[in-house]
Amino acid sequence: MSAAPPYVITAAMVGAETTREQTPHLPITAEEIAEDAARCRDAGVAMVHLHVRRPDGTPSQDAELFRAAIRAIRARCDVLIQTSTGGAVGMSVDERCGPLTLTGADRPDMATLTTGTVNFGDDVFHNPRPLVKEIARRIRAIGIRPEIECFDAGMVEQAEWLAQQGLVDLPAHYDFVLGVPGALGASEPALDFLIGSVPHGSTWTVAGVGRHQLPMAELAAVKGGNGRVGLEDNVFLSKGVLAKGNWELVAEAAKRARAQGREIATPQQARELLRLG
Ligand code: KMH
Ligand code: ZN
Repeated sequence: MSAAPPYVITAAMVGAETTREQTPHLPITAEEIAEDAARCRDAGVAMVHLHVRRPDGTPSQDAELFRAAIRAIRARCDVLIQTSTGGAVGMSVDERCGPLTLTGADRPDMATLTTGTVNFGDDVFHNPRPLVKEIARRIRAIGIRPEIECFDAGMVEQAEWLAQQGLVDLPAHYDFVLGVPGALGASEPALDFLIGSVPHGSTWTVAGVGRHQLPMAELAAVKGGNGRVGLEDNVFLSKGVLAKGNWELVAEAAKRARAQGREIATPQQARELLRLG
């Protein structure tokens, strides 16, 4: 059996739902995001999953806010930048695609693509097929690859449907988001099913939500995959103990992955493993 490839850590640093009331360590401004990203890089992160906020902390998909954050991050370190196209529940397709209007030096390295509608706590994260096709088309138009966000099992098959229409290349890179209330739970059988569902040659990351975050990142390391941690999905380092920044969650994920025999991927290694060109 060949050795597992280096373990790619993604930091979901900001999100759209986490508040400063939940944690004072949530980065909001471009400078705060860049400072935490640089510390995440030192701790082992290869990629950041990026949302942005207005100065008052409310979620936004405004291209200029993304431009400022991307420039601030790239001025500080070499992490790969994956912009969200999910945004916040209720946003229109044009709003969600704000970061996909950035080109040239400000273009993101990757963008998310959720391939189906799902309950999201007491809300619904709407992703009807025409909207998914449109976001896939816009990701492709700027020449970057999507990360297929799977909050539920059927979303894996939807990526194959998109591939049949020339909107996604397979094998792809998937993020299995497990433990959102109302969606697929964070369990080993669920993860095993998803791993077995993706086309041969695919790469995958697990984003466990809440208390599932670090155990799922560790399980992903055991199973040869990659892990996503960060304040978007979880604010605690351990029960009742807030993480002092995204970097602390990254450091813990790296420690656990190393304990499972995995080397930690650099951004350059992640670029190659995820076929980002
Ligand atoms: N904020 C969620 C409704 C993504 O970034 O692509 C959607 C989300 C997914 O966070
Ligand atoms: Zn997100």
